[in-house]
Amino acid sequence: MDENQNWDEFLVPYQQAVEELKVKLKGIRKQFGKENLHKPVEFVTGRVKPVDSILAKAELRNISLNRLETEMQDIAGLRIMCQFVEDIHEVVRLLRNRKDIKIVEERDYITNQKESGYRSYHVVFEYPVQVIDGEKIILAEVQIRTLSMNFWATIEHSLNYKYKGEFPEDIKVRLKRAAEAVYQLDEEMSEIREEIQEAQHLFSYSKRNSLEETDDKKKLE
Ligand code: 0O2
Ligand code: 0O2
Repeated sequence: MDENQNWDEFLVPYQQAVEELKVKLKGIRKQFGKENLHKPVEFVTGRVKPVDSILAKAELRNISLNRLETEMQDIAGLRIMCQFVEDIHEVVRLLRNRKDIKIVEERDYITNQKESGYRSYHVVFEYPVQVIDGEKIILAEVQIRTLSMNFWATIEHSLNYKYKGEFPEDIKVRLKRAAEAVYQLDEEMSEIREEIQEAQHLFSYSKRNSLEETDDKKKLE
């Protein structure tokens, strides 16, 4: 961001990138669905970091505004929610094989849970955006997590907003306990993953069959 730029102008390529990447990442879900395979992606969200959050983070991390492009990695942020921890690793493998992004950093807070109890897998990558005066390569961050990790992080994030990181001791303890419960839940779900997947497969199979039967009946009428 240089002195002559305004925020709207600076954020254009980031907005473009988030929109494109949401479509592309949702595409993973669609493609697995079409093949009638277990979908490693449950849903995808994306946002451009609001200007006040950019300014707050820049101040906190001592990042000068003319170095935002290289030093703030999550101005374009995507989130991929998965059913199972195994899906997270599958998604990471899929990302590593993509030709349209160049991964520059991976942060594995699944193996190395943060002090707060936060778990998620972060991938930072370069992404080329076509803008009217050529190509611009921006940094984007995708956070990959299970539905339950997302539940925990969403609640903790809202509480963080209220307490500004200074949690009362009892809340801190509860959040840690909740993080442990989330870990146990993910473990339990992984244990019964194969059974769940079989059930999902059967469900989509019987749904397809009953739709076909309805179509056949309609044809006969
Ligand atoms: P669906 O399958 O029809 O719900 P936008 O910025 O509004 O253009 P988008 O993708 O609509 O783009 O919004 P956003 O906020 O980036 O992503 C929201 C998507 O995540 C929506 O899906 C929500 O339905 C989905 N979502 C959010 N929370 C949950 C959740 O707890 N469970 C599930 N399963 N989905 C959730 P879509 O894209 O509208 O598709
Ligand atoms: P937002 O948009 O409000 O989510 P760090 O120096 O480690 O604090 P860094 O280097 O930017 O931060 O990288 P990190 O930790 O890999 O990614 C930061 C983002 O991860 C945060 O973005 C959160 O989205 C998420 N995150 C990291 N730790 C926690 C945590 O303890 N709780 C929750 N709920 N989320 C966390 P921002 O900047 O908060 O932005």
